[in-house]
Amino acid sequence: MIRKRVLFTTIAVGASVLTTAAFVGENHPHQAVARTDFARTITPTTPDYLAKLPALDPAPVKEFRIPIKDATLQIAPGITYQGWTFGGTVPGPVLHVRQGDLVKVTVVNETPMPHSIDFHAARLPANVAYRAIMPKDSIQFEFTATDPGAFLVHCGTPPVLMHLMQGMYMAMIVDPRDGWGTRADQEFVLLQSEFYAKDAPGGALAQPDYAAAQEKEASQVVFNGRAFQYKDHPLHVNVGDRVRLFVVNAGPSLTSDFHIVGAIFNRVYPDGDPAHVLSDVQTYAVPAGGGAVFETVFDPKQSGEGLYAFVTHSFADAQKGAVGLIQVGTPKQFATMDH
Ligand SMILES: [Cu+2]
Repeated sequence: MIRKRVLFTTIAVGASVLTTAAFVGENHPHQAVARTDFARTITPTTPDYLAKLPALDPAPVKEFRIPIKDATLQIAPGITYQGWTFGGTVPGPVLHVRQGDLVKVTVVNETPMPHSIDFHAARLPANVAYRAIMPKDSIQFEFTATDPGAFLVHCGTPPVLMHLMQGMYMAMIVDPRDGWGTRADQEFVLLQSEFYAKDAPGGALAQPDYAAAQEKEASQVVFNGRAFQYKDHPLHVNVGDRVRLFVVNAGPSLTSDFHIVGAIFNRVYPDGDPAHVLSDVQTYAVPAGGGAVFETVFDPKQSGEGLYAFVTHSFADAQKGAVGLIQVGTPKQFATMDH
């Protein structure tokens, strides 16, 4: 009886964020369902894109409704751009599930052009699940998240290069069934991507430059959609914290040579799979379309109170915006740090 009541509460809480009867498909009467409608649950992007990993709902069935929307983005200080998005932000929202969860997806195309969705976390026939979603149409499918990791989700409509340069990507984090083996005090998701935009005079929208995209000549390389945002608004952690960073690289074309200045990664999990663990790593490359999980400890005797830049160590790209700061504790020098 008590079990039933607990279960009912979970469902009721989950259902409160459900807007419509947009979800169909089989029922799982004995399993709690967590429903998230990303038309309502919108990731904050001001003053900076919220990098904190969203909490993991314990329900073993996760339903996500993802609207595809056009949106005006700020891709760098003073530079706006008309993007194509999942959920109205670039990157789109983070999907957080546990290994073994049943993931049910509804994607609704609210734009005037065909798009699609491709989950790197799924093992599915691509021609069925990843087909074109026409304007005003939607698609539904489900898969079991069998593989733990930090995965890319993106639009796969040709030319994929164009749909990616426009912002159609997000991260999906699949926690290992038995956890990561260590307790993290802070968890952040950093999605690297690049824009190919021609500046327009007088504050007008920057224009897409597909020729530059074909030559890999990025105008901005960014973490979580905006150049230098975490340089201006550092990620805050405490002295002694073990920090876990889920780094996903959406590209479309550049590699992320991920590094933290002043720290060494105690562990790196290539692909985000604990079975792939590496120890004591300075820099680890995340390919376009890949992900990895990084852990470091801001030990008071070593990398203690202070400021630590996280970068792609490919510095032509870092200088275009792929640099941010982790502020450990409350260092005095922060007041005089040159931005
Ligand atoms: Cu698209």
